[in-house]
Amino acid sequence: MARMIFMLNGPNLNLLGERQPEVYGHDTLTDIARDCDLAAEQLGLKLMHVQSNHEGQLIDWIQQAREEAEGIIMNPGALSHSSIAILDALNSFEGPLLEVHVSNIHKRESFRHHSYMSLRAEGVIAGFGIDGYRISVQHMAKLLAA
Ligand code: CA2
Repeated sequence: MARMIFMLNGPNLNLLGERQPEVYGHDTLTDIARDCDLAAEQLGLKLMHVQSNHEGQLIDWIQQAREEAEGIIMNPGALSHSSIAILDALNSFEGPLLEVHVSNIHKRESFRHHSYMSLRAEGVIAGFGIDGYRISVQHMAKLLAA
């Protein structure tokens, strides 16, 4: 049976592909889901894709993952830089955790350079565009196999 991974996207990522293509590219969350599902299927993983603009909803999904998922791949959006509550929730999850950013947060404003989630994540990928999601799926499979 395929191993369940939650892929969580935070605030404003529903706008991917619609605005600021110079920063975030032209692909949408639907494109990302399609690309990642193809990779996941070959690796024996099943992805649950969800996006919310609400911190509490993201925390509810992280708590749900404790019961239902073996790993989490997450782009918390701007909440990466501000949310201790998301870090606390992630600290209660026991499986591997990978952090994805579409843009290179270290090449941008200094307030984006720090991520609370990085204190917990096994790995962080930033600036690879939407490829970062697929690469994180591939790496998640390796972590689970190890
Ligand atoms: O690079 C990333 O993936 C970010 O997590 C995206 C966040 C940003 O606050 C982080 O610092 C880095 C922003 C979410 C996307 O916002 C959009 C706004 C307009 C159009 C498209 C996306």
